[in-house]
Amino acid sequence: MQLEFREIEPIKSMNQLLDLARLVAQVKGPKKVAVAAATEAHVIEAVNEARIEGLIEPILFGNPERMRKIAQELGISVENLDLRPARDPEEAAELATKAVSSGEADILMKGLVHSSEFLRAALNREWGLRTGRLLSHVLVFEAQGYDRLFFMSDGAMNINPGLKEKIQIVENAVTLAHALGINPPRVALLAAVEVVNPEMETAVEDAIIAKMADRGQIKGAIVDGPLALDNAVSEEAARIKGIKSPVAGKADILIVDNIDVGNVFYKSLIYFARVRGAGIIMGARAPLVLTSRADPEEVKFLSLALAVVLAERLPYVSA
Ligand code: COD
Repeated sequence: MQLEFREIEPIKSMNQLLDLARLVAQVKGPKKVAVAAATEAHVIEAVNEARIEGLIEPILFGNPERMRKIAQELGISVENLDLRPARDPEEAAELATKAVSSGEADILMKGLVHSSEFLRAALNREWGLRTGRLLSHVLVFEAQGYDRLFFMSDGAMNINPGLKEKIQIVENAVTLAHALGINPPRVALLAAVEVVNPEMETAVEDAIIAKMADRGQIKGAIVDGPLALDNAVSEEAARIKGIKSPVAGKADILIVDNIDVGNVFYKSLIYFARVRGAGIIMGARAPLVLTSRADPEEVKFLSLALAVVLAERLPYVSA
């Protein structure tokens, strides 16, 4: 199997994603991951599992004593871990970000540090990982009863995006879908309704974005909205409601209006439905693994696998 951008079949499950990450690591070697504040058991467990699989070589920034203690409690040999001291989570975020911006590491991962602190480090003008594009978070899910992976954005970074930001959120999610061989992805701009209600500002924005896509202003995707969640992912719901749309019933990408909707959506899937998910920040100079501090170990492991694939398949510019 070739790794070149255009040559992969669409990735349809987390197991296929893992296989692709293993192939990338086999052919190109493990990716270096700088972890900001690796003082948390799920993080060390996930990073160690990915290391044993040969996917990554971790560099762990944080309080060395605490990292050592957690590793020992998990039965992980500390000799295999590259531990780098940092006074507090803020310094750990700075040092880990610098490891990536200097080219020492390929991927940045969030540990036990607040998302906003971690993201501010990534956005730092001097030593951060900005590209001039909007950075946005995308989650990838595999859910029973849906015949493919689906993507959701943005439930973790952009708090209340306006029209311009929402367009870039769509584009970042489309770039991720392309990197996983899904081309063109179908993008549903989610709202509470599937008609354009002038009272609903974000539904009006959705209609604008859909029209922009029709006119070729957003490329590489089939975009429609506003669509309610049921008719975005269920052909039956779309049929019952009489919706004629190339996206209805088969959306690959779901775009939500703000961080609250996205965050509740994502955590409902993880906690109530136990779906397998992976999260990544797109638009930066490298893949950024951003999961919630309390996310299960599997979410962190799958996110690392996703980052390994992206580090190989996207044209990231090193320092
Ligand atoms: N992409 C690119 N540049 C950005 C972005 C972005 N998404 N956000 C801000 N910037 C740039 C701005 O253009 C500006 O130059 C600078 O960064 C500061 O902008 P502010 O003042 O609007 O941003 P901050 O530093 O106050 O906040 C940015 C955060 C990303 C920290 C903020 O949006 C945030 O806290 N997001 C929520 C994170 C979170 O708590 N997630 C929880 C779920 S895990």
